[in-house]
Amino acid sequence: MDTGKKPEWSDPNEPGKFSSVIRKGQELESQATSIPKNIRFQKRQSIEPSVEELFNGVIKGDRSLLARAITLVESNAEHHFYKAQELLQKLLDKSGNSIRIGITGVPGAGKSTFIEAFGTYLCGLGLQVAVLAIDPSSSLSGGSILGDKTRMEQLARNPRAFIRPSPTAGKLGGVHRKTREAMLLCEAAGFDVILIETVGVGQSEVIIRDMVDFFMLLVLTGAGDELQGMKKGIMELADAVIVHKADGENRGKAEQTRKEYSRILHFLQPATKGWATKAYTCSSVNGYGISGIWDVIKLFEETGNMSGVLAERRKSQQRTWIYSMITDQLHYSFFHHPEVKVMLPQLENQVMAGEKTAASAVETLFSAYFATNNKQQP
Ligand SMILES: Nc1nc2c(ncn2[C@@H]2O[C@H](COP(=O)(O)OP(=O)(O)OP(=O)(O)O)[C@@H](O)[C@H]2O)c(=O)[nH]1
Ligand SMILES: [Mg+2]
Repeated sequence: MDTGKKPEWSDPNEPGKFSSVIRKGQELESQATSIPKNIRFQKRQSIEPSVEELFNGVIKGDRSLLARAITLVESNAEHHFYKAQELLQKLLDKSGNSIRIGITGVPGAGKSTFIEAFGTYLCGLGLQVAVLAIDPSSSLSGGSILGDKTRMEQLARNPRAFIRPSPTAGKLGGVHRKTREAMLLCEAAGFDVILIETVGVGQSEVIIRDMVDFFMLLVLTGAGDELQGMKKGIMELADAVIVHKADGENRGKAEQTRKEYSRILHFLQPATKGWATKAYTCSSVNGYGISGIWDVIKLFEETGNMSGVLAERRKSQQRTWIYSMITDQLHYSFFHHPEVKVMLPQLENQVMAGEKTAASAVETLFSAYFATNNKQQP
């Protein structure tokens, strides 16, 4: 059928092969519409709320403005960084009134399911619960693997709960600055309990330990080998070890595993002065042990407040925060320096080929960095 119409493009050597048939559009007379000439289409502008609007929204506990404030804190744009800092500064004295709880454990230990059960229980007590996540791998992959609201379906629907998946890393501080600041925003919004989930793969436990009051490690049963191989260091960071999935046939085994952990904990240095870290069992599927864990945390808070250990911990966490931000920013600024970026792979090759010492390669890189970096913003 030749309608006289031509495709937009076809291969000159094989005309017709890639062409498509173009037909005239048909319009039913009854439905024919014409757009009045005076109508103008405009791109929808997303209006950024001002610091004042965000401040008022957050302190009123407005969820949507809280979410936007966290987005601002998580932004990698430099002008957002300064705006976010202005907001945080204004909110600083409104934060700090929650109990901050960190939850770690190997992938599949059931952290998200635990948060679903535990968070729902806390909401049932009338508490407001915010859930944040640190995903240590996101700084490598640039994506979030903990965006698993699906594991927290019930909690996500609870009006007393607020769930925020993990941010991705980037300029100006990385994942843990963003999580820490998101935590402050949630506190200013009136949340009583902050739950922070992180995958236990080593380094992230230390980061989260430095952010929370109470830190718990979820472990599984039948993990005798794991127990043997588990780094003493990780257990020494915990204020409670929870043998999880203590349900069905696993209940008895969980009790056994709890005793084994208790024995080991007895010989370890406790994470918090004046607090004996113990092992407990619980199930997030049938709720066994969940309320007991909250009792433990309440007792921890009470004793920590009385002895002043918790206030001391928060103070020293503030100090650690300064240093970790300095390290983050220096790291970022160095590795994103244009000349360093070009020179580094070449120097790396020279060092690997034995043509240059590592020290002289580093010297060259720092000379290039300092030569131009003093013109840049910190
Ligand atoms: N029997 C039983 N299964 C559970 C329990 N809690 C979690 N699970 C199951 O364990 C699996 C892993 O649970 P998640 O909550 O995704 O574990 P996670 O530790 O958050 O995993 P990552 O986020 O990937 O590190 C899921 O299939 C859950 O259904 C429990 O208390 N009892
Ligand atoms: Mg999870």
